[in-house]
Amino acid sequence: MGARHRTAAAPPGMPVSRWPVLALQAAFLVSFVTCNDAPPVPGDQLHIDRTSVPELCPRSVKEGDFVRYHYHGTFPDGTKFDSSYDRGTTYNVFVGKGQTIAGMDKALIGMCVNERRLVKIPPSLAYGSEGMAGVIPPDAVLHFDVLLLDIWNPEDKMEIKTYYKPENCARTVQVSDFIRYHYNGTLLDGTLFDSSHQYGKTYNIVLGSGQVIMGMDIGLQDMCVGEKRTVFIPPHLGYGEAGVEGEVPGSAVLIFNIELLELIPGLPDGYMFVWNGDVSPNLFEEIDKDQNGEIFLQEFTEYINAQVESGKGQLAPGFDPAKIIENMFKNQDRNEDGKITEAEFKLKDQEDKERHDEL
Ligand SMILES: [Ca+2]
Ligand SMILES: [Ca+2]
Repeated sequence: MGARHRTAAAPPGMPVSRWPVLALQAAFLVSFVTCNDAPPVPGDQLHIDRTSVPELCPRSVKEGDFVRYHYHGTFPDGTKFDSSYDRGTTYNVFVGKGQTIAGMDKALIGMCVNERRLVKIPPSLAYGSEGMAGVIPPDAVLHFDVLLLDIWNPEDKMEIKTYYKPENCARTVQVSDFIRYHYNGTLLDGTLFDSSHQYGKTYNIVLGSGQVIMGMDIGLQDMCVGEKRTVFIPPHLGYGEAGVEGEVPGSAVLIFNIELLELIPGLPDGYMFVWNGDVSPNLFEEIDKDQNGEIFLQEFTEYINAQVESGKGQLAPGFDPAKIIENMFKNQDRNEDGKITEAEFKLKDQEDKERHDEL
């Protein structure tokens, strides 16, 4: 908010004497007024001024693209009739599909992100001789100052660009792996909306477990530790039409710069605990330490932890071990009385075997 106020002040380096500029403007104004009887835009011509074109333009608007843009709409005399800035949200449309006036549909074609155009639209490509009750008078020429912020197309796929890959890369990230990474998240116009660096720690997830947006789950796959890449995520694989209140506008393309710092291989998909070797034939007796024929959560927890510590078993990385063990316990305690009997244990074991046979 403060930044917005600051942009209203005169930029530093503004010449002390502004007379020459003002004089020129006055001359222009006079000539403009004298021509006022004739329409400022001849005939049905659409007039486009590319007032600001960015140096880099990797992509420009084509028919069928979805764009987000800001506009300030005035009549030729400078009177404002509408502005997206007043609403604080961009105008979002599919280009060339009649979702905006015909003149704007044409004027947006070829625009780059961060390009600004002054567009003068004749009535025949705007609201015609009818106008729009209470807002646009009949036969009005409309001027729009347009700033394009975002382009994507429903055909867009994820785009991944690796710009650093370490020579040694024994294993790349797969689903279920636990990973730690740093990221910067920006919009196409360069706005930074999120960064792990601002929290002073890495972001940690289990890949493919739904902890991040779908585009990020895809974008992190097959990365090496130490690799750096940029991932472009179309909105349908990001935050969609809704966006994130106060952080990410709706229907926004997201760009993530990612650096992978650590990878702990996960268990096979769907498994939360696996044995590294053969399973003891007397498992129930071993877990039931006090030999009373019932296994309580504490006995169960101590046993599983001992297996993990000795390397005989493995818990899925990236999750709370106590939670996993509790879930395993509940899975066996079929009548939910807080203890596992030998009958319950066998039944579950049998059930799992049958299920695996089916597979
Ligand atoms: Ca017991
Ligand atoms: Ca039970």
